[in-house]
Amino acid sequence: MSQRTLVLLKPDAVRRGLTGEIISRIERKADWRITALELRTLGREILEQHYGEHVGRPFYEPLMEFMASGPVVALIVEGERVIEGVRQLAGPTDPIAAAPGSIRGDFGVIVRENLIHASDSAESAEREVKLFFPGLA
Ligand code: RTP
Ligand code: MG
Repeated sequence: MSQRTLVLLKPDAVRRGLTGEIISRIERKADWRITALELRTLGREILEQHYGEHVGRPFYEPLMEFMASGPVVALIVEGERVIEGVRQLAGPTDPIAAAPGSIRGDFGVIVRENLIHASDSAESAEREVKLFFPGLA
């Protein structure tokens, strides 16, 4: 089933010059295509909406600060089973638990600075595409 998902290459990925490598892994999957792409520094308001489910958790404020610490690359990716597929390419949240071969497993160490966000369900994808690319919703 063709889907679309919202991907963010987090500020650590941009700072470390890993955006090309990560985008390339996504682009090479059969059938998937990038249909929107933007370099952008995120403000508090959009971050609060994006990570609203985590309000009150101990990692919330440091996460907000990190996500606003530099530009991110926001993308919409479309294609067959892309929601589950990009989550799989990314690997689990903790990069040390993520297998080598996954984006987080290959490049990450710190839980917060785990390089990539990808929508975790069809409902999240719809909400997040609307939030980041309102013109394309
Ligand atoms: P994301 O939402 O960014 O795609 O990541 P995720 O689903 O794998 O993980 P989630 O539980 O939604 O957490 C959101 C982001 O918060 C940071 N985090 N830090 N204990 C910690 O320090 C901690 N836990 C989570 C990570 O950047 C995580 O991706
Ligand atoms: Mg999440």
